[in-house]
Amino acid sequence: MQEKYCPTELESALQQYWDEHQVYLASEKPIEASDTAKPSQKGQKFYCVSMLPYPSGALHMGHVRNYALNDAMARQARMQGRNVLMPMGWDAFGMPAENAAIAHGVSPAKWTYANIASMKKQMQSLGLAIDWSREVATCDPQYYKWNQWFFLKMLKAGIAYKKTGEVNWDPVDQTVLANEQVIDGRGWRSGALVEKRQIPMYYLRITQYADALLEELDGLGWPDRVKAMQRNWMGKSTGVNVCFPYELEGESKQLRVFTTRPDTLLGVTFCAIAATHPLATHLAKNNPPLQAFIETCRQTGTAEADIATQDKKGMATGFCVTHPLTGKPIEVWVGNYVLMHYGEGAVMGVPAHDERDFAFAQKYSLEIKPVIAWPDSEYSTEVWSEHYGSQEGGSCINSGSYDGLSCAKACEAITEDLVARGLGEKKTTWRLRDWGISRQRYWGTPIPIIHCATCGDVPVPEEDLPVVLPDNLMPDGSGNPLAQCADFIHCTCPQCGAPARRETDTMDTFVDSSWYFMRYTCPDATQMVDERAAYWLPMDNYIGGIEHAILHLLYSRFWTKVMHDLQLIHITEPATHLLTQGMVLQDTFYRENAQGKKTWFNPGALTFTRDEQGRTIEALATDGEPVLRGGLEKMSKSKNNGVDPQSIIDQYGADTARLFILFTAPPTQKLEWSSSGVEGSHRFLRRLWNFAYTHGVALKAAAGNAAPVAGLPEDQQALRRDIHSLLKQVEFDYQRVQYNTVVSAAMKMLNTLEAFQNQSSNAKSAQSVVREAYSILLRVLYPLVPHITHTLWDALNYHVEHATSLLDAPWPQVDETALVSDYVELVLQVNGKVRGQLRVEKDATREAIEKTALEHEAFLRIATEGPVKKVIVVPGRIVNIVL
Ligand code: ANZ
Ligand code: ZN
Repeated sequence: MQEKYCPTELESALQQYWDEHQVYLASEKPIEASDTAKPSQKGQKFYCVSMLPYPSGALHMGHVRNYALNDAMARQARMQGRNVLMPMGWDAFGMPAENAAIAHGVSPAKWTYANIASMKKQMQSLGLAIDWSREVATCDPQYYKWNQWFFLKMLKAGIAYKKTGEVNWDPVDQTVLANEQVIDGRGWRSGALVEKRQIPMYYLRITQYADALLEELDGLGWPDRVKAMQRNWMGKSTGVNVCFPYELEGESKQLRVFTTRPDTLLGVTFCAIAATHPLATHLAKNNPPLQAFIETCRQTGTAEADIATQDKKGMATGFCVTHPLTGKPIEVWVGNYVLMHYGEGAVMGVPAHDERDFAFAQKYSLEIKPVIAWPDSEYSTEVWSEHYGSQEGGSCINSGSYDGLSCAKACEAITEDLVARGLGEKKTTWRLRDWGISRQRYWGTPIPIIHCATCGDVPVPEEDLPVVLPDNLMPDGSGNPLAQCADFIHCTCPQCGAPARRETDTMDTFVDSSWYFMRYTCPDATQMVDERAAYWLPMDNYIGGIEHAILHLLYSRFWTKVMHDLQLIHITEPATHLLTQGMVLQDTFYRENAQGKKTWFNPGALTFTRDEQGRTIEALATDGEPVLRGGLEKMSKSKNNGVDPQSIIDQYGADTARLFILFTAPPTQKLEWSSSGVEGSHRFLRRLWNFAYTHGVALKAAAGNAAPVAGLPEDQQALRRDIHSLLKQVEFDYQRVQYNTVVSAAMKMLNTLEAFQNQSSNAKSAQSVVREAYSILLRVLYPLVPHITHTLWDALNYHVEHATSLLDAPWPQVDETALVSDYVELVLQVNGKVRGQLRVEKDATREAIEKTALEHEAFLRIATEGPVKKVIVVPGRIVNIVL
């Protein structure tokens, strides 16, 4: 064994060995009856997946964190005897590839595949237990063929459909823009004011699954925060549609509004409708100012997220509807805070009890009429604003026969009365909208539809799939190059054989990521998924960032349910457990010029002066001048505070990078990067190595001697007790995925071992105990730092003793008998004051305990202060010597 720990050589040699022996190749195995015993779930499959990366070109620390967590989980599960699959793939379609093409003139396909190659190499240098035979790239026709196939299935089942939808249109670049390409209402490239356009697009009926998506959240082992975000996004809301009758051009009609608060109906002082509401359009016909107002509203649009905060704007129409209960006229306004696509596109304005209505009423001096009162508070806007949105403790006032009813009771009573008069009905509303999947872009899955002048929209026949995306086109920012590609567009109609045109829209990339984790199970299947999917699914753990808490996870849950209903898979949820890893943060540093423009400096290139406590006093750039500190931020290009994982791997090795990341914070918490922390992790690994090097000969010599467990000398017993109680903690920490405390326990193990070796006799029996302890330490650390531990395991011949490399070494078992001690610790007091600790045999007699106490050096030091009056022994706890 080498004296010096050289991670770079050791790691690449080992990775090559793993690779050559295909040690991470997974296969489907039937569970043997003997394997099903809990708690280890021996023999059962364990399928853990990291959210697939976008091939941007290089790994960042967030990736490393995600994969290190997944790897730790996978390796430990394997040691517990589970059949593990950890795959990897590439979310390879999408806009960055098109942007790179525009910026650098390289085709999206070339750019993407080159990036995949370099990122894969980086992943391999991390030593991840990935089964690369199952690699999936979503831009591979063999993958997206099944997007197309399933889209056509959904079309047939009525889950996919075509409808006119609104897109952002850049009039200068003549192209549709994605939302993120619209910056302050202008196109990102042209700077032109973006217009809204109506075009036909394909949608998936996710709303049909809203109830199932909501209900099944409850049973998932997912973070509460993620579940709450999904619930919010779906936004189920139960309320009432209330009708306000009116006469228009001699006809009786009704304005319908959706409200969750019918108890406030008597407090309505106006109604507000969306700018695109049909009534608004009608009333604007002979009202040019209203027409102009509606036009400005239409142009700016209303993002749902801004409703609460945006400046409320409105205009009176001069038109009145009738209050359904009082019969009084209520004026109709057009308001920019009313969404056309929510509820009925109209609201009843209750400014006394709704925050948005209040802001609107204040601005336009509309009446504010309180109809709910809370005990002990006069109506004033300050006091009342505390109750916005709340019904708790409130009861009706100024509401005629409803006065005195609690809000809940009033809701029931008023709803009943409205229903009886035919002016209301109970209604459930969702925020969730159907999923529009058409994108007017090149680098995505072609939508497999052919447009024929005679037959209309014709699905591409199954045997003609995939519709292959030409991979040599060059986007230039002026629109979808597919729409200019004659070879792609021109085709014949599968129904009538006449010349026809291919659809040039591609699918939203969220389609690609909605089911890739199923394809991993059978990447070479000649159908979408085969029976191997039934073996591996659902994912036992899914790991990714919180930024995917809503869309990706909702879409893949939806997709899974549809695949289930179309009888392709047996599961209805993709993952039983979800781990959302925390972000990796680092300090930011900048200089500001006279115009207030900031230049960011990479912390790695700065020189720091620190005080004695290690706090930064000053940071200097390479020009010797100071830079300012901007605070901790997520590592990013824009703040130039990223650390390149490769540089850490090159300098310290993958094990150090992994250990630092897993040790520094619990997996779900933010992780603060620190170069001193990286060095500390590296030092620990060196100590681990040195221990094996220093004691290697003795430890190897002890191999094969079954470690005696009974009748050990006290110091050996203590060593076993310490190691096994730490192991017990480690086991608990592995279960709850708290690798940071696993590392602290491992550090304590090593400290204990070092202390033991320095103090104890080198008796042979002692080395058997040390050998056992060190083997536990190696196994506990292995899932986190596989290279060094794997190497040391072999170097000390544990692989011979256990007849396996660390990959399949049995997970160490806590020896409960080691935890019980033959000794007890008592507190030694003199005149009731604590003076020290006393160690006695567990079944020692009172006389023996007294004797030990009176001979204890802590007592002898002060024994001269007076004669001993008596000795009080509280068994198992205290000895008090009274002078
Ligand atoms: C009167 C009222 C009084 C309301 C009150 C609230 C509080 P959620 O819970 O999110 O479903 N609303 C209805 N349709 C709307 C639309 N198209 N655009 C903007 N706002 C709309 O919200 C339901 C409430 O949002 C409804 O209940 C309505 O205001 C408003 F003290 O009606 B409420
Ligand atoms: Zn045709």
